[in-house]
Amino acid sequence: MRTNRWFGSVVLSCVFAALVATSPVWGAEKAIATQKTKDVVITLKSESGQWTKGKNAFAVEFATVKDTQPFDAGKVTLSTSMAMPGMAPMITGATVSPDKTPGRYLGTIEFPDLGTRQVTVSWDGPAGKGSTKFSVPVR
Ligand SMILES: [Cu+2]
Repeated sequence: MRTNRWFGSVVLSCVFAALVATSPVWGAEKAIATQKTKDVVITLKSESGQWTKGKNAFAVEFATVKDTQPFDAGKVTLSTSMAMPGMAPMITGATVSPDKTPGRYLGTIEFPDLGTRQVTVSWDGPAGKGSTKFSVPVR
């Protein structure tokens, strides 16, 4: 039946469009946090736009405040700390390495529990070195 076939292809393309819209592979990254220092804007990103309990893949991007251009931040480290009542703060570090795009770094981090993390990002490269702190919830 012609009509059914037409209807079937409409349904299929709707399903495909929905898959494209929701798939992390094709979806754009969302900002988890943006932190501005005197001369650097740092954006922490991921597919979901948030950190969750367990393993998380993320990106960190460095741009200048002056002209919002990405720049090579050199060696980048990221660590997180969570204040735990009556205990030593819980420290979790991430492995961060440069991506193909200058100023962009990729990392993974694993959180054993929920709660707000104090994040420290440090960089040391040809354009200078610095460090900044901001907080990110693990949901
Ligand atoms: Cu904790």
